[in-house]
Amino acid sequence: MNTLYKLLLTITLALLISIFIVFERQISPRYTQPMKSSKKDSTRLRISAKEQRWKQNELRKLSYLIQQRLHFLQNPPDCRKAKKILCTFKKTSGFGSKVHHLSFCMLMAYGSGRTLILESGEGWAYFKEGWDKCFRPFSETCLHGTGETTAFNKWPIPDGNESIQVVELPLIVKFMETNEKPVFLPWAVPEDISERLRRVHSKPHIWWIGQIITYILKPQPQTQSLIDNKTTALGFAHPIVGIHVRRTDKLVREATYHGIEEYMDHVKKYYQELEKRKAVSVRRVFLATDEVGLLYEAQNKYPDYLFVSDNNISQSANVSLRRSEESLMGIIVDLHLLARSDFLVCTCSSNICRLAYEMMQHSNLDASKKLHCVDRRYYWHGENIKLKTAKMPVYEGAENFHLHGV
Ligand SMILES: Nc1nc2c(ncn2[C@@H]2O[C@H](COP(=O)(O)OP(=O)(O)O)[C@@H](O)[C@H]2O)c(=O)[nH]1
Ligand SMILES: [Mg+2]
Repeated sequence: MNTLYKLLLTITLALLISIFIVFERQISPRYTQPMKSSKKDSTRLRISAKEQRWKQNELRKLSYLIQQRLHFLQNPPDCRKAKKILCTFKKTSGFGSKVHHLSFCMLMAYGSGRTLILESGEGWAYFKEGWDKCFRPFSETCLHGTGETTAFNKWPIPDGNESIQVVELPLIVKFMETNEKPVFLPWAVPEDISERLRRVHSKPHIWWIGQIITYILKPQPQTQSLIDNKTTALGFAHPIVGIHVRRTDKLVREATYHGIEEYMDHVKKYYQELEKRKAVSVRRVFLATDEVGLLYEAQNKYPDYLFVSDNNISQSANVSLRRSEESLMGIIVDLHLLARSDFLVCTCSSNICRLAYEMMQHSNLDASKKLHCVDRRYYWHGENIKLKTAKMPVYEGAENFHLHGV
């Protein structure tokens, strides 16, 4: 009896203990929380990866649509009858400032529904063949500024431009002086895509300028080969932070001196954050500069970093050599490598810095946070930060164009 009693007591106790354990596992945070949160985490990760893919896809579609529209605008059915905007490089200075002037011309063309014609001869001092030797022309069918009618005028004109077939554009400063800047210039983006764009990009106007720059800067095959060869020869690889240090003539009136330390502080911060997430075997820095001695200074001061840079290119950026083919090729290579870097540190007072950032937007990701300006904030010369959208032509029929390599 006694033994039976003891046995029953042991079984009851064992049962009670196992019920308690099962119960405790179900309600105790020690067990339940990690199970629940890891499930939650993986669900969250899955959703954010899916959302990321969707955003990327949406940006790719929007980009394709805008490139189609620009192609449509630039290849009118009858070039002789098309309304045109004529753009030249008169009074423009360095390469960055020339491309920014072209971005203004292309935005004016898109906003007013006119085909942009570039006459690059005057003001293009690098070589006599002009823009088309390095970059693809803006049109396959319409490259001449002459029209069926003789009407020709300079913009802006008092009674509007509607009846004028060919309008020549001055520099944007002229519009700023007279306060007649059209509302469709940045930060305005085309109204018909603005909502879609806002859903997938945190700075739509930067994406929009990036699209215009992408259309403008299409390297000719030989330019592309040069960029590719230099990229390989320099050992450009990821991860890499691009820094652009603008010195020489820029410091006379337009900008102030910034030591290499100011740039490198931000490079260091970038790598410290990155190393929290993954192992980084080499801290690589792509250095573009017009200051010849800077590469040696940087290598001496920062032996733990690997500097990727071409001192011959910096030499060719010397003020007295800038108007040469070699110098132009040098800045084109530098710009492409700055734009391909994972993060960019530079002075936004420089057209080169801002242009590299705009070129970065070519990717189908929101690249708006990949920049740290050492001096002033990013801006587009002539911008109106209050206007976020504007009515612009929608270019019906443009979606029927099939584009190659976009
Ligand atoms: N290769 C090379 N050239 C540069 C660099 N920085 C400036 N330059 C030269 O300086 C010119 C400056 O151009 P610009 O558009 O006036 O830009 P900003 O003066 O810096 O606003 C470029 O066209 C190049 O000739 C650089 O990092 N690399
Ligand atoms: Mg300049």
